[in-house]
Amino acid sequence: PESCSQIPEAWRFDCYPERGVVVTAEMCHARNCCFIQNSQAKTSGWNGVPWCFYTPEYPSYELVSITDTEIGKVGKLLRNKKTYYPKDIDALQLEVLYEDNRLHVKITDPAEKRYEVPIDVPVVPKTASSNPSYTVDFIKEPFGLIVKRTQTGTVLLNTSIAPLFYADQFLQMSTSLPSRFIYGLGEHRSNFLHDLQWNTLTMWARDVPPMELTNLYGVHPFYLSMESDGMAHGFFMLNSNAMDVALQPAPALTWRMIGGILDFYVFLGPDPSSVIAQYLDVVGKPAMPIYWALGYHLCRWGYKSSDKTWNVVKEMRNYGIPQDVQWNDIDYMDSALDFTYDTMNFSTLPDLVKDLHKHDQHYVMILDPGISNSLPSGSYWPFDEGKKRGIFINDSNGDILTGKVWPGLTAFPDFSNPDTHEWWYQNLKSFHEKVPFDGVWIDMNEPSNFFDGSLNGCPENELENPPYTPGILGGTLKAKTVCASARQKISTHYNIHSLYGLMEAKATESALRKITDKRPFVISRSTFPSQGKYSGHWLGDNRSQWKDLATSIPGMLTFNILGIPLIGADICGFGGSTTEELCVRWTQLGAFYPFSRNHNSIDEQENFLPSDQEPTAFSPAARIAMKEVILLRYSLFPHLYTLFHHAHISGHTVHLMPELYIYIYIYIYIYIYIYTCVRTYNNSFVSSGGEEHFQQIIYTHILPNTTLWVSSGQPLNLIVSLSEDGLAKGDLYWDDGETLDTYEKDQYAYIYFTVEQNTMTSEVLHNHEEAAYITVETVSFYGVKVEPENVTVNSQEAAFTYHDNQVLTVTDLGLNLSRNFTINWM
Ligand code: MIG
Repeated sequence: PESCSQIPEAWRFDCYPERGVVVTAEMCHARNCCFIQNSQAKTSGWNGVPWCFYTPEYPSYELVSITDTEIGKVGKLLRNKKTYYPKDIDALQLEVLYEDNRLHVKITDPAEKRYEVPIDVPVVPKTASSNPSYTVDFIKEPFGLIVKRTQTGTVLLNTSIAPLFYADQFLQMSTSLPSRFIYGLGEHRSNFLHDLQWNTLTMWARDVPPMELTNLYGVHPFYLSMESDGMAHGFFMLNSNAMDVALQPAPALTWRMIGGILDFYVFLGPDPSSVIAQYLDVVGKPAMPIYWALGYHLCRWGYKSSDKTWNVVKEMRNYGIPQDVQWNDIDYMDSALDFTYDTMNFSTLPDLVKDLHKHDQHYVMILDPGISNSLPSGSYWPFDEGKKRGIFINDSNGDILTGKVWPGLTAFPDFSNPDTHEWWYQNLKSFHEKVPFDGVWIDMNEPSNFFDGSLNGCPENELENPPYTPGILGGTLKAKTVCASARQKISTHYNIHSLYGLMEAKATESALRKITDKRPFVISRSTFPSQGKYSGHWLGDNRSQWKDLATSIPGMLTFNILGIPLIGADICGFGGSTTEELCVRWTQLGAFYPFSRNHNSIDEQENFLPSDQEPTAFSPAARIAMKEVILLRYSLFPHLYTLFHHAHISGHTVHLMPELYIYIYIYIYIYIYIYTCVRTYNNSFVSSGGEEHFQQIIYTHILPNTTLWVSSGQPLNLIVSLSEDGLAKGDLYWDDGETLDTYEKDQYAYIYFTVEQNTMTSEVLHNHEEAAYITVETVSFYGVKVEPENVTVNSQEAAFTYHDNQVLTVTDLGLNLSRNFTINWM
């Protein structure tokens, strides 16, 4: 029809999103859609203007009733024309919940319970928000919801712009976006700011070295959007099925899921950090890490023996380079078997771990989910016992599914089954009796499988070949993982595939709690919303290249938005060989990652061994540069620890000097900037007269040492960066660093610092004996414009120095952190 050509290109919603097909007019008309071939593009759809798109009259649902409830509204939706996908659900229930600071909408099938994501979300309040900051308009036919911000009238969500689909295996909802500024939607390799120029982001947990335009290890259907007036809102689609999120320049966004229900939240902000906090109110705030998690970590695939590993640790100590944690990759295992170690090459592993502990250092080793199924019966407890207890994933016939990973043929634990958690715990516990590890690295948990599906492939059925397959790498759901139709305790793999890493992290976290009685340290490759409660994450198999250094920065920022602030990338690069220059710069950047780990690969090709990349592997100059910056990280530990505390209790993000990231992000010749920022930090980075970001900040510094255990007992130096008006504020959270739930159990100190009118006040808002062990030794005030004549500490005259660069330093303080004090200058 003529109306087709009146739809501007940017507003064409794809009626034929199937990949790898060239859409013809005939195919398109069979779907009752408009067909206009775009001569600019070779193919239609996911990366260009769709040739086949919905007509304005395209049939959708009708809202046939809507009534008030205590907490919002319930409505009934009906569809009277079929879509082009099988099993439309013609009658739907709409539930709209007016919660404080957020709107929650659920659209379900009232006739039959469908799969819902099994994560804990807050209990719905008993009454509706009395004064919501949004309004919801209901459009009857075709059904749509329009959510507006009350204060400004900005439309945050408008689902009436394209037809709603709700078939058994195809759910689709589009919305306009108020601006082009949209962030989040992990896990993808992309800029921090997503591209809206016909960009489809696919989500389905997948083992693949990060590259653009493909699904990666984790799945996070959450975005943060900046409105044009600077306000912000968020949107969370609580769905774990394979999905596409199609972005287009209108600007608009389309959710396309192949199962589950429509269950979503709009968060009203109005500033970006409130949006993140409101999102984390729903999915859970990140755990408070154990103190040594924030130290420097060294890892490598290919250390080959415990003595080789031990040598690296010893060299680090010899050079006085800080190191809190040594890791081992799969090399430590006997024939790649979980819960074993190679008693030939790693015979000294238990001694190495004890030696680490003696030096206040810690040990983390890898575990993969694949459990070998082919050892003689009676020789491998994890499989024998797991089989007995029925805790493995089954194929659609009910037999244990056989995949292939490092140990050869394997079974996969089904972490959706509570019995699996108990079995996993028992395995960890008995291994811990042999090798007293401190934390666990869980890899390959997409789950990764060297077969597509299983040893026997997968059956042909609706789950393996859904009517629509999102743009998954490999083209099928089973690609490099287990069959979609495999059976797990709570559902089919089809529904819970992307939750595998989350569920394994949950099992590992709770096992570690029981074994160590300390805050668990878990780093997981695959992640899902709420993951931050259980683990951190690293960005996976990057390469030793400058562009990988650069892309780690949006990765870091995005995972903070997603509530997993314990995030890092393999410093110096995983695949390929690093260079001295790259490794130094990367260490200088990585020293500011929330989770700072240097990790390297084994030889990937024959006769190719990536060069060593521990700081000890380079020239003295490089080594010293790395040592300096790691010491700088250690000196900032109290500040970093305090940031994590705020993430844990308030859902804040964790950025050491966010300014550093922003600079690097903007400029292409990036390494010069890292260098400059790091250098100037040591010299005058926090001096006044800088950008607004730098003002009003009090940093707590410690005298760094080679481990955080030793460092954290050292005297504090406070660095105060005064604003133009002579103001500053800062805070410090302090506890024993490892006890579980110290905040929740009141076992912490919290100190608040302020400066105004030439007076600094340190106020202990919550006291604990841990603070009494710490002294404040010096305070440096940057931006003191006139040389003081007199400085007093608690009204007593004190020694000070003053430099023409406007820095006042008060020395030899010896103040007890657990007592209030004031410093005044005149
Ligand atoms: O198939 O354990 O991302 O960090 O070194 C590779 C070996 C398996 C992938 C991880 C990487 C790790 C490697 N693992």
